[in-house]
Amino acid sequence: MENLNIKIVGLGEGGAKIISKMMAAGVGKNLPVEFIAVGNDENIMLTSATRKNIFLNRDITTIYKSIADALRGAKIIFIVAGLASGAARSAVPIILSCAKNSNAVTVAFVCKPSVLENSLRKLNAEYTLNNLRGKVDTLFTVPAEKFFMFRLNQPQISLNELFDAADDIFCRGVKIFLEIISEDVSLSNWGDAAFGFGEATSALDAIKLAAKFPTLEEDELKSAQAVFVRLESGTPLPLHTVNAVNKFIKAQLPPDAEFFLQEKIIPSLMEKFFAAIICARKAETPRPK
Ligand SMILES: Nc1nc2c(ncn2[C@@H]2O[C@H](COP(=O)(O)OP(=O)(O)O)[C@@H](O)[C@H]2O)c(=O)[nH]1
Ligand SMILES: [Mg+2]
Repeated sequence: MENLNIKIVGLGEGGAKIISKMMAAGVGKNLPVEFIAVGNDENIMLTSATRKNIFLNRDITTIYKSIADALRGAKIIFIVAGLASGAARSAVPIILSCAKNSNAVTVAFVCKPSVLENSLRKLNAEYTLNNLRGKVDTLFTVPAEKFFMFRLNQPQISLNELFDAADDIFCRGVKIFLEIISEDVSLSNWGDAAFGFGEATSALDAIKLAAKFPTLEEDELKSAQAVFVRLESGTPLPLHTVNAVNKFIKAQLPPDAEFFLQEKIIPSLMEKFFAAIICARKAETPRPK
């Protein structure tokens, strides 16, 4: 596993905050993972954590060299950011160029700006989306508005609280995908993708929650190109449960969609069941590689 060499890069203040949260939650603690924050002095220094920090308010040669040094030898690179980030706009092209040089698998988890954000931010987002789409192996995009759905019953929520909810979802999403691809790197290429997850006291309820998770679009499964489900349980699943889960998902997919179900025993789950869904969206541009 040592030769895996995984780098999780948080861009801008949002990205830096998310990776600090991941570190605090012990994400990747059994894996050769290194966390790197990239941003300007003010915005990434606001979030204190023991991780590598790369500052963008330097000359371009220094920036390129710092990023290349930090990513050297990487086999898997995660990019985590608010898509509208100025830091992401500057750093994504450099990160992808380094990834190409080391032939690394690349995965991006990005939050699309909300309708409330200004036009410069929207331009940043469009620019970075174009830089990522078709160039990373898997691109998870979640519109910021989706996070409102987690707090519909709390109309008084502040923007910071909303971001905090979003950060938690991103942490979980990265953790799940990191586990999946570090066990089997051939599961790393989904193109434009969405993720969802759910935990319940039955496998079928867990998958139902995952399929309705607000980070997925309403009709996500109906138009999916491929769907991967990971079902985690404390003990081996009875065949009829696996069949029920299969049937539930397949009934929603187009007939030509690929579907994979992976079972994983996690003894500490005991009586609980956890389901994660990775959904490959119909490609607007050809899938990378
Ligand atoms: N998930 C999350 N997103 C954030 C947070 N703060 C800002 N954002 C989003 O990320 C975008 C980029 O802002 P920021 O991370 O400050 O990037 P910067 O432009 O490089 O400083 C914003 O437009 C917001 O949509 C945060 O704490 N969490
Ligand atoms: Mg900022």
